[in-house]
Order: sequence, then C-alpha cells, then structure tokens
Amino acid sequence: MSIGFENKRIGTTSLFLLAALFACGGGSSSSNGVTDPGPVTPPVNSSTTSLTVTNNKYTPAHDSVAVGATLTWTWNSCTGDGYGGSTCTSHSVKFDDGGASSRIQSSGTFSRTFDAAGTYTYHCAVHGTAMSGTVIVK
Ligand SMILES: [Cu+2]
Repeated sequence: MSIGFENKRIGTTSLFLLAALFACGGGSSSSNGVTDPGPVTPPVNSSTTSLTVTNNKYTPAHDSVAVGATLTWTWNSCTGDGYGGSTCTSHSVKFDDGGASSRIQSSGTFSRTFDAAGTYTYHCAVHGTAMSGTVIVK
C-alpha cells in the first residue's frame, strides 16, 4: 500500500518539475535574448508597530516610527518537519545600542518602547548580522 502511494507521489512531482521546466523555457527564450529575471522582491520598508520574526528575517526589516512608539515583534519561526510535526528555530531581537533586547526564543513576543529619536539597529544573537533589522525613530 505505502509503496503504491510513494510511486504516485513521485509521479506527481515529476509532472510538476516538467511543467516548471517548460515554464522556465518559455520565459528565457524571448527573441531579444534577455533572460526574464523573474519576480522582483521589493525591499521591506514600512511604518508599523507590529513586526514578525520568521526564519532568518524580520518583517519589516526597515521600520520607521514616531518617537514614543512601542514596537512588538511576534515570533513565527516554526515550519513543518515533513512528518506532520513542526520544527521551531530560535531567534532573538538584540539591539546594537545595548538597549532592551529579547531573549533567544522560538515563540512569543518582545516589545520595546522608543522614547528618543535615532536609528536603532538590531540583529539575531543566533544568526548574527545576516539576520538584522533597523528601526528609525523620528
Ligand atoms: Cu535568528
């Protein structure tokens, strides 16, 4: 029973890959020789007090708020493990100015109030500056 199920899954995957190949071929065969760069991901800039912590990034990564704002980061760093369960990755919000920072956690929230104008950079204590964000307070 399970072998038959696996074969069906492989067949579906193969069809999907074939479709993806045809889709890519169509995009790159334009007459002027320019390869379609694909969808462009815009820079994440926003003005919000509700941010999220997902695996290896903060959203928005660049935030701009008014003096006195309280920002709250909400962790959303669990993903499916392929066996019906989930795997949760720990991250933190660690401010480079030494101000209030979160603990290393895989769920929950962290809030900080910004009473002074300035540019506040932060990063993940687990993943380093590869996972970083900026809050501009003005
Ligand atoms: Cu991290």
